[in-house]
Amino acid sequence: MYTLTFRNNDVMPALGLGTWKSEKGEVYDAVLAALEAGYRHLDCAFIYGNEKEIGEALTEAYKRGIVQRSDLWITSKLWNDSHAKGSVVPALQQTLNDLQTDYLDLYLIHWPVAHKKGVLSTSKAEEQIPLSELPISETWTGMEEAVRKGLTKHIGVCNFGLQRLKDLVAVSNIKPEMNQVESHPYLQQNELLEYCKANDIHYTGYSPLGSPDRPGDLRKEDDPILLEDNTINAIAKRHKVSPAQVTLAWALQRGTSVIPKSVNPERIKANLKANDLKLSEEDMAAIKALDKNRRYLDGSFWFLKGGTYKKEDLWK
Ligand code: NDP
Ligand code: 1BO
Repeated sequence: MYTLTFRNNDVMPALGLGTWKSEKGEVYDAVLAALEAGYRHLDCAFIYGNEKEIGEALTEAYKRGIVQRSDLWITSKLWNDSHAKGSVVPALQQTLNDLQTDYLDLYLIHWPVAHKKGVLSTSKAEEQIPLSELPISETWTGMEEAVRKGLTKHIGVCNFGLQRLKDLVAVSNIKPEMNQVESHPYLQQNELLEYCKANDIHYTGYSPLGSPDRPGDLRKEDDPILLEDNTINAIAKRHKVSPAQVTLAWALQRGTSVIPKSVNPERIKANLKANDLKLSEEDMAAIKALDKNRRYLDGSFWFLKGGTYKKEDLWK
């Protein structure tokens, strides 16, 4: 199994189970199937609306003796309406209650986007708060407090571009230890990954299969379908594995974590087996050449008429 080691020597299994769009009524079985299959890393978030059911599955897994809490790496994320310094710890406590645990291994700021308290999804500009009014540095102070209180072992961010990450490193007391970003052969983010590696920040690739079940408003007519890519399929055929296993093994071999989502027991098991696939240097080079800077989740849902968040700034 590929692993990533944190600054205090904590070890994270590099391949985890994604849970966005894992519906209530199916995520319970998916989590148990994943733990039975050998997953020890779960990627969760308050906004996925399923942390309570994941907590029930975890409690059942402990009861059945499949795992203990200390065997697991659990990540969750702070939602955009809780960026005020005083809101971070209460938001994390809600997640801990729902997941039925006393601590997280990793807590991440979900987006560099702030909403008014209680606004989960914004449709009007006035529901957003500009980062000039509620800066990431303030939110980070709340994240640091969560570490000091023992509620999470590590903290980091998601969806931070290079400059935004550098800015946070410059003002933080506890440096971020993770940047979770969209990453797959069509969006490799090599410069960002190099910066992370040079600065002891881990990198998790989300939507590693191209997020084929992303909500309809995030799909575009001309989206290239990652798992149908000719190069990926030729490599898969040569190794007698699936295209999904190729994209996951590529991510693991470039030193990143990866969190494929599935609620299908067979795909859950098969995805974990990407740990056993060894791609050759030629395979890695062929996949490297596929980069097209293609973002499937481009953040367009934050760009409201008259609003504060703009495409040209979000990914900077
Ligand atoms: P993925 O790229 O993981 O794709 C998930 C889709 O692929 C589902 O439709 C799933 O269907 C299908 N699938 C799973 N395994 C296979 C396989 N072996 N072959 C073919 N299809 C397969 O998309 P996500 O966007 O969900 O990203 C993964 C995770 O990353 C999320 O669940 C979430 O935890 C995290 N994430 C974080 C974000 C952030 O802002 N920090 C943003 C987006 C994602 P099925 O379930 O039926 O198997
Ligand atoms: C708004 C999309 C969140 C996925 O993590």
